[in-house]
Amino acid sequence: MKRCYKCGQKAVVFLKHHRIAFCREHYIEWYLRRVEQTIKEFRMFGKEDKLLVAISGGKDSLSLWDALYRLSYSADGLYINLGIGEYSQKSLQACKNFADKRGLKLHVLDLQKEIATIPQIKEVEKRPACSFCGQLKRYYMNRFARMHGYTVIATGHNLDDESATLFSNVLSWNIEYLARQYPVLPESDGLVRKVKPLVKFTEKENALYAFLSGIDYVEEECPFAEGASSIEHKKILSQLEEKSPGTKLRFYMDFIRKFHALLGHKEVRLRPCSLCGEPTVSEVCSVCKLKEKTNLKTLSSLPNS
Ligand code: Q46
Ligand code: ZN
Ligand code: ZN
Repeated sequence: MKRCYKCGQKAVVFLKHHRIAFCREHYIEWYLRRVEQTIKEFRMFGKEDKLLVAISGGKDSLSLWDALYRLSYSADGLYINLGIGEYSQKSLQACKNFADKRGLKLHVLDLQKEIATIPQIKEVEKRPACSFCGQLKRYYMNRFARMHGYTVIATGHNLDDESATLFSNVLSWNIEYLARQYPVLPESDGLVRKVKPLVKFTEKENALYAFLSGIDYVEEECPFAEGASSIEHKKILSQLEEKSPGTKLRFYMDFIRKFHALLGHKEVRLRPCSLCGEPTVSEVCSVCKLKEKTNLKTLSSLPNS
């Protein structure tokens, strides 16, 4: 039987790659301290910042919100209702329950009111749903945060997400994306600062934190997630991790600490979209283009059109 490294009680968690075992209480303590260290290491934000946490109802984002709350940061949540049937309904309910239980402020933005639901857009857009869904979430998250005076947007991206993205960007030597892959993206030209305080935690570690902290999260995956190439990359990295624990953390953190700075910083000039005013690289932003496409489809399906 493994014993907690801190108190010697029966351990409930063994972290292979850190070679460390914890009881419930000391795992939570270890997790919170590591979140705080990550925030400080990358100078993500301070107690004076007003944070907006992107909440999906899953283990990562709710663990993040819970940790920030316990660490006494000022953090409200934003749930973007994507309108993906039962999955979105369950997720919204989980977020509401979470916020109510802790007396936290949750904002809900309805994508249907802004443009259309993800399944509706999928009917007019050939790209994989995750490609435009990611774009829409970034756009509305940033717009909402800026309009409501939030200084930082925090997302629950974990080590599995980040190492899989890194793997994919290395496979295609996408230098532009590699240069942007960092736990903090500073504010600029209408863009609010973005931070990822959970980059050093695996999905499993976040699930453990959620479970041991009594967080009711939605386990169901979004139906569009299936088939995404990131899932294949995650599988490959998990096989490597199984054989050599610590591979994901080493791969990602060595990139951040040893390689990222060598890529240099290429300034991307942003300008306001001529239709909505949000920052973009082209005349009209991608969300306005998508809106136009969706509107055309709606008009063409009206009787006598
Ligand atoms: S919600 Fe949207 Fe994800 Fe669903 S469509 Fe893809 S990006 S998988 S996090
Ligand atoms: Zn203990
Ligand atoms: Zn626009």
